[in-house]
Amino acid sequence: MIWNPEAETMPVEERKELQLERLKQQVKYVYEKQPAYRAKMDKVGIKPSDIKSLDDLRKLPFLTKADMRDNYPYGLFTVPLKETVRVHSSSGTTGKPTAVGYTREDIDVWAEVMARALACGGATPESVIQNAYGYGMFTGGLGIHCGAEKMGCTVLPASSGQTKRQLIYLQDFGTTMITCTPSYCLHLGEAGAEEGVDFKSLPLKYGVLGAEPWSEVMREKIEQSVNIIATDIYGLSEIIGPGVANECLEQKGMHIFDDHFLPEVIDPETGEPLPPGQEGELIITTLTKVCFPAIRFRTRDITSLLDGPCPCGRTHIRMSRITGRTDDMLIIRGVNVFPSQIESVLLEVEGVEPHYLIYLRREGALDDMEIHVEVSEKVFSDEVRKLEKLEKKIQEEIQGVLGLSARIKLVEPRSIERSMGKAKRVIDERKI
Ligand code: DLL
Repeated sequence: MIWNPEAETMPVEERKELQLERLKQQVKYVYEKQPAYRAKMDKVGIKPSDIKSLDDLRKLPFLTKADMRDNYPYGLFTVPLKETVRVHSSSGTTGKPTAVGYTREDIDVWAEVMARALACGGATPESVIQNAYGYGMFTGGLGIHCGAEKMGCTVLPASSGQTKRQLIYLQDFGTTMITCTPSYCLHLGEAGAEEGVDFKSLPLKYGVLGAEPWSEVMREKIEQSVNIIATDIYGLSEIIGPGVANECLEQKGMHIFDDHFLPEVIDPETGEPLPPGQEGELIITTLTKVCFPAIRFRTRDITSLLDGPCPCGRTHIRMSRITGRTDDMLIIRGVNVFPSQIESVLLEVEGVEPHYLIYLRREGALDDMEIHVEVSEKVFSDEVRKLEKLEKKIQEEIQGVLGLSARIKLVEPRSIERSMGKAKRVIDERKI
């Protein structure tokens, strides 16, 4: 089913006209209401009236995570909090998160694009959707939720974790679609098999999976293990949350809802636009956002644009799987983590040296994080009980800041190899 055939199957040329009209409006709006971005435009001497064609987009400066940090928390909001009905947050590059805001109109657009995304992945108003993305400041839970309700599906707001309970809901509540991260879906399959759940006998048919990188090999494993058709969903808080793009059941790239989000792929080094088919960094410009509009946001995600018609009939431009990032952000159990966040926690702890190594592994389907932390000579000679106490303290601090558990191993002074150049902080042994 196509949720909004008029918008989604619109002839490409007609959509381009709509994009240009919306782009002009959005740039003018941002210039008037977002002083930080206006300053960037003034600096390069560009005015909203200079945007006359879609190609003029490339004249506009980029918006970055650093701009968000500099304007933390509400400096990029274009309306007062009185008109802001929701705030979500994402990981910042330091100890502080970033904040994004929504007006009522923004939430309506979010529900619209999410309804389109779920329909791409196989949902209809009859679907029973078990939503196992985390509810809270993370955009996954509530984002999927509002789209599913808009479509008129039955939503089970299961949230993340509690695997045994998830398996009970799957068996008892007639779930037809599961929404969660791909690694968690695989974990559900493995845990279900251990509990003797027969996925083939369940009404479960579809999975809309994303928020972290995955691969075709993983898709095959998931589809077999829980007996579903799995589609890839992409999104990010800075743009809206989940629902920027979703694969249809053809599984040939994700349709970007480009009447709301205008994509470009650029060479991350030179900033030059790249043609469809060539891999580079994805840049997104929002076309209809009110509270937190973003002009040329540098997502840091690596992908390529795919043009040409899709057999499903949707005419949106598509994007390929995300294959990596141009920065050091990690996604661990669906949570975005910058090594610098871990570093700022460690540096607050007395006796801890600024030398550490983060090991990432897949234990079954789930991510496991172990952090080796160097301690001072004095601390290392302490009795075991004291060392254990320190490990526990670091673990709690990390849990507090990232919301993720990590095993901490204190290691001898000078035992972590020093680097001549850029320090290697992460050893990622996950095979996805
Ligand atoms: O992860 C939004 C989301 C929720 C998307 C639920 C899909 C499903 P953030 O927490 O802001 O938002 O993280 C955004 O996650 O820049 C990518 O690096 C990564 N990411 C999101 N979807 C995918 C995907 C949500 N399908 C960051 N494949 C993005 C690979 C993804 N990476």
